[in-house]
Amino acid sequence: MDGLGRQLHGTDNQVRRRDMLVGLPIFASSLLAFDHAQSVGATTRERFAGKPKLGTAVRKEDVADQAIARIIADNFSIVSPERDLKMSVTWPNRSKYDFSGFDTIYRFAQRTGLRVRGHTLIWHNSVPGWSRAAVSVSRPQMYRLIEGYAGALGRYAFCSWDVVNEALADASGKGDLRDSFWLRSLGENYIAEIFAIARSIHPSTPLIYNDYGLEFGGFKQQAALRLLRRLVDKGVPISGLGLQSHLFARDNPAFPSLWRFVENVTALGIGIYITELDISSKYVADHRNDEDIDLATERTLNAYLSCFAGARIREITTWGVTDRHSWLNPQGHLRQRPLPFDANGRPKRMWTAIENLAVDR
Ligand code: 9MR
Repeated sequence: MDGLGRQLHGTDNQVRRRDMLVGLPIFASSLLAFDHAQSVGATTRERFAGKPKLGTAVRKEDVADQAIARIIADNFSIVSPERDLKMSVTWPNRSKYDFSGFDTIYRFAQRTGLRVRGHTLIWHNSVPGWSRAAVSVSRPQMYRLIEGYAGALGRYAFCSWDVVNEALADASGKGDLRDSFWLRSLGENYIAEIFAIARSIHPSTPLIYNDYGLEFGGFKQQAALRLLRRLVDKGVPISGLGLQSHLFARDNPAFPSLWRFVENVTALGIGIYITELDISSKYVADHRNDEDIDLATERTLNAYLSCFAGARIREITTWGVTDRHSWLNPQGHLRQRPLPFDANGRPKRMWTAIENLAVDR
């Protein structure tokens, strides 16, 4: 293809990716007007070779929306299942797994050449459907059941896997671990045991401990460090820490203890993953002006990312693509602007801050 052809139609890679998207239905509900001009020239995905890999969360419904699918294919190289790989969805009864929703995402990823995150194996907020019934399962039985379930995930390739999610308590009180169904049924040592199971299923996938609220210092940050140290010292096969990064836009953002935390985590020899990035506008909403909110959001993200200078972030996953699909805007209302693309699929300042990483790092 000559120079002009490239300008008009994009690079061969882009054309190939678009071809792969042909045939996806455009949902009538989709209000996204995708601007083809946006994708002319090297895509973000192409420019990020060798940089942190960019990912985004998707729901099975999203991948059938051609506009969303195209933003993903042009800009990201990883997708993370926002809901569809959680036990509450995939494990309705003891002897039956249902990965149909996740398979929709997985097939989309395969068609478009994207990698997939495993999210998430053990989470207090996502217990299997059957466990809510009054069945009594002994501890060894429960481990066997989890081994079986994790084994069923062996057929998928993950670029990284959130093996244990949100196991830490939010505040000091009765120890560092959250009082949860899993702690009670699997016992104090469950995080180490679950990582060992995950490793036996996926021998070389990066295995991640993932949590929220570690970005702001305080008890939880310290507890995370204690937990990670313990796991690493015991030789537990953990590869990285997932910082969920549900942040809050501020006019004067500061993350005072974060750089030291990042340094301490990196010194343990494990990787850093940003796994669920979004930036709530809750505390700047009184500006009422989208531009002001987006400016505070961009500033917040830049201040946040500056704490990682010197550390290698392996992946940055945003918790959704457009503001319309954020969990912070339930039922489609648009009170918040937490994601890199606006409700019409246009990139915002937050996206520019992410893209600048391709230049800076
Ligand atoms: O954003 C997700 C929301 O759509 C789901 O209803 C919910 C339950 O599956 O999970 C949300 O994602 C959570 C993630 O899995 C773990 N960290 C917090 C996220 C926001 O609640």
